[in-house]
Amino acid sequence: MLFKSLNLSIDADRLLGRIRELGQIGRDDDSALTRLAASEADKAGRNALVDWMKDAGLEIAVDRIGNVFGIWRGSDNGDHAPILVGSHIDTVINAGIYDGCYGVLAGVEVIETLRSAGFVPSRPIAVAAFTNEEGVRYAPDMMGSLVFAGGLSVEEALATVGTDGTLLGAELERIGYAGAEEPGFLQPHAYVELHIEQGPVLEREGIPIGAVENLQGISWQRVTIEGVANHAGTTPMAMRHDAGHAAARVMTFLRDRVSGSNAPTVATVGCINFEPNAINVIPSRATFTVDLRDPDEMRLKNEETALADYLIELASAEGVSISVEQLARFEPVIFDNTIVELVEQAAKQRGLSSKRMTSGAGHDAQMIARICPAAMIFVPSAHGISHNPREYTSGPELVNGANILLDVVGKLAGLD
Ligand code: HGY
Ligand code: MN
Ligand code: MN
Repeated sequence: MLFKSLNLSIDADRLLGRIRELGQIGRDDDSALTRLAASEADKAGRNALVDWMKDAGLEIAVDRIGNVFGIWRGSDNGDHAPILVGSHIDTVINAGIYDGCYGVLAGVEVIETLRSAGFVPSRPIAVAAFTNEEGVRYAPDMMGSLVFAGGLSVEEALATVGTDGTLLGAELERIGYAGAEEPGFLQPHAYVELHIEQGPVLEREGIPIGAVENLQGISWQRVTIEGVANHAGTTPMAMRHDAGHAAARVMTFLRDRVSGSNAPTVATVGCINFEPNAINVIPSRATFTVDLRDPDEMRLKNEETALADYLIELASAEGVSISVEQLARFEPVIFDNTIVELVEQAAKQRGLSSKRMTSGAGHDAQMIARICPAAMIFVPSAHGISHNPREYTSGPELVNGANILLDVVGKLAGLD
């Protein structure tokens, strides 16, 4: 398939300015950026995005799980399935400004560039900002795109209780983004997500474009260990049922096991809480999360089984009881090779090298791939850092990625 670039380029100042501007929304007194799903900060970010979508002349639609869409129907193609681009604008705690936001704002920019160049697409083009991709406040992550793809009922999602005890549905109502459209009201012809790599590979190899061909599986669990509170000073070590110590043993078990294998499996304990959380009381309860990931479903299953077996052994060794709640479970996804090839061809046309790669992070594309051909485009992350205020990608690298998105969308929208 001969790939002729559109010889267009996005408006770099407009895109980079919006990324910076959105990156200022949700900063606290210490200037840390946190825009958790359905929070006041998320509301402010969504409002800014909707304004930019309107400036681009897009039709705005919001579905019942709060996914925001900007749609360009063109003129004579209302009944064709649209090309969909997008990502998310919710963030983790103390986040960087590029994760998710870059893909959404580049999507608006691509449509704006195509429109002002006078192109009429052979099918509508839409850009989405999916609700709660991060899953920090409400689990699972990629929730908005999962509901949109039919993997979770909207009623169940709206009934999710957050880490702060709030109800997602009530919070979406409160911030004015409990939309009317049924999730899935728009069935995409294809989906392309532009995102920062959030890892070290592209920077280390000096490659500007990642053509993402697959994405690893994700398993999120919450583990609760019930021990016995007792006096830190008077209780002999052999008599303790220390939930805190048991939790620590799980963390070292995971680290030793995963680091000891030469598989790409990764394991993270990101949240932990002790009760009663007092300096001189042996913890009666430890609650923590386990994030396991692997590009291979069988290996991921094996890691889950190894952890489950270890917890049984640990419970009897420490005289504690252990319960586990599954918070998220997504299988690895293979993306659409035709779109991956378009990414590679677009890069080549622009004289940019590219590399096929696996995504270590979860993305909305993982969910949308369930309902249409999907793929992703990566650009480098400085020092491979993400989910951290030091997250950074240079302007020229961001512009490269947006221009590749422009070319791929133009191709998919039938513009040679
Ligand atoms: O967890 C992830 O990989 C994504 O950032 N939600
Ligand atoms: Mn992301
Ligand atoms: Mn993220």
